[in-house]
Amino acid sequence: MHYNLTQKILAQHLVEGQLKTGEEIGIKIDQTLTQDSTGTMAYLQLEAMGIDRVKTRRSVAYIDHNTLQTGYENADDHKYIGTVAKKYGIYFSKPGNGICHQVNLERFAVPGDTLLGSDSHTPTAGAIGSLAIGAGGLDVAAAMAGYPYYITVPKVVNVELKGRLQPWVTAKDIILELLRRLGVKGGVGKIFEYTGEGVKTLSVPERATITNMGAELGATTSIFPSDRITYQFMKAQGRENEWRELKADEDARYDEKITINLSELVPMVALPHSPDNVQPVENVKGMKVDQVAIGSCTNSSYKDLMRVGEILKDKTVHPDVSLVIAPGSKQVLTMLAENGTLANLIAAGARILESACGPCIGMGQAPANGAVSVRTFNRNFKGRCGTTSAEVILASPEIAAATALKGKLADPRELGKMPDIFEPKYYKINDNLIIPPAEDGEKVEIVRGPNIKPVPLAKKMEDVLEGKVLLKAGDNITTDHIMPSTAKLLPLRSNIPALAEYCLTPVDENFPHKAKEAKGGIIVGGENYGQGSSREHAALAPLYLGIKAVIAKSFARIHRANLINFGILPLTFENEEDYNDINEDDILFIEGLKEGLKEGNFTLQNKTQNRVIPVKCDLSQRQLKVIFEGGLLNYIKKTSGGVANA
Ligand code: MIC
Ligand code: SF4
Repeated sequence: MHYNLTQKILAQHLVEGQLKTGEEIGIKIDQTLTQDSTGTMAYLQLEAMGIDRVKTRRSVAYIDHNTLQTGYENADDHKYIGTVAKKYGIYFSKPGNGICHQVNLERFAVPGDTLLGSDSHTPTAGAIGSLAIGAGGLDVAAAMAGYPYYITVPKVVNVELKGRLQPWVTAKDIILELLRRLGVKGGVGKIFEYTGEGVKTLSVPERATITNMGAELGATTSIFPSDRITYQFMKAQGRENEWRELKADEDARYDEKITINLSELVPMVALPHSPDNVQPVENVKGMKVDQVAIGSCTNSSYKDLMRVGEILKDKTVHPDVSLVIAPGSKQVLTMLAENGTLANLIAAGARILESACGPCIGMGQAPANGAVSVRTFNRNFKGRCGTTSAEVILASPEIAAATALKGKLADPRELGKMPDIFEPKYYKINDNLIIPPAEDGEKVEIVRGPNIKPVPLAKKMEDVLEGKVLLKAGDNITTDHIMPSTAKLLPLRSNIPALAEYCLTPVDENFPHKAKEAKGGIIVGGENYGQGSSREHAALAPLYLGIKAVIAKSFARIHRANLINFGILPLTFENEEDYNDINEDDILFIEGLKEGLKEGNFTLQNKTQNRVIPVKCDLSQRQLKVIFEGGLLNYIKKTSGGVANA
């Protein structure tokens, strides 16, 4: 008996394989979540799997990303998802109900459950003790259809929290400290499990800020034990009957250990353009700020916004600052409205947005040209806010509120005594925006708008691959580079042919044109290629443009899985220096591909430079079959008789 919590939950859900680090296992998924910008694709794929009703215990479809509705596209997608949900046995969280991860924590997440979500911040539910993993929409659809979710058993890192946070230092600073120490790829292939006396000092929403932003480490997920604090939170949500205690054994074994002394932390920020560019705010304060945005799945809980309300009470936002606030959920917004905090925020000059992702994904509130925007969000990749020249700084709500008053990046410790905010004994429960599915879905008709186009599918893999290098990219290319998402492009999430016109344009604006002209080809990347979101559009658009392989120094977990799911080869260099031996426009050639893939390593020829380059591709037996078949949907069709084109 020396199991850590991760091992316990994985063991309870194991349906295939052996629980050994580095091995591929299949686990049973209890719950799923989708959101609207990944949801249409996920549900088109679910429809293609030919089932009548989802096999999961609880599946929820949220509308929270694409809520601007500048044309009919978003609203059509909402209708499509709503009707699919009704038909297939899925709860439907209507627009206005809040951001998926916040609502999921409040109303659905259960300790000890596995949750698979088509959003990279699904691990937020780890705050409640759920093993929650982000994945591409196709993997989530497969889980809804009753297939196991396949994952390489990650290393488990024990993060021991000691001591207690000082006033004005917050949960955001704990995760920023980890990002400062480990960087944006420091968590790849790892699960972060929190223990130690410091855990008891953190409420569930505070824990959620940490598990949420664990995604920025590249981690598979993050998890807290389920303890008395979890019980109180679930009781306050009227869900104590779903609580159970969960913790690691006293002598649990871990692959790695990190200790953080909470008492020593200071308020911190992540400077442009990466969440790991972390500095104590004290070192960088005084910078002129144009916009402050408070919200997102990281920091928009009741407690976060109550603290902001107290800081802004009876004061006025600096004349040069635009302050926008998007409360995380209808529950949070209702409670702020009822206790008068909303009035204080409005009086101080805040612009109140609906409970949705909003500016976090560039859905409105793009900053001015060259502006500095301080945001309580989790990602500050260049251009993600909708303005390429803007500089986004990530910070706690406390730093954001202090900054909004001062007009300059501010250290909240200068505000004097920190207002005490306590978790409410009871949260306001009103689930009237959560529509339950039909008892009998058979008669429900699915409504499909004209912008919803079929999911592209790859062909069976051939034994010879030849292609031109269409792009040679550097390190840390994000999915926001590969398939940018702004207010202009998000309405096209259901329309891959239209979306593909913007594929990789932040790196090379000619990329789609080049790819079409060459009738497809190969992409070369540096380290951590595809970090960030779970959007499978970052694989679907390249597939549509004829990309056959991506060769990189290393890949982010979800993006690599998405490439395999859509039949694109994710190759890595045997020797990283060989990256230097490939240039844009070189012609690369591989023969004997199938045999090479079975062995895991083979060579590719750079015909242009007359060089031979050894490459690797570690695929499990299952992944091999998937990639040979041209992707997971084709494979499911072949093995189950489902209809594989939506
Ligand atoms: C994000 O934060 O980047 C998103 C938008 O929530 C994505 C999902 C998407 O691209 O639709 C994510 O994190 O997976
Ligand atoms: Fe929404 Fe932003 Fe959270 Fe993604 S990170 S789910 S866009 S709030």
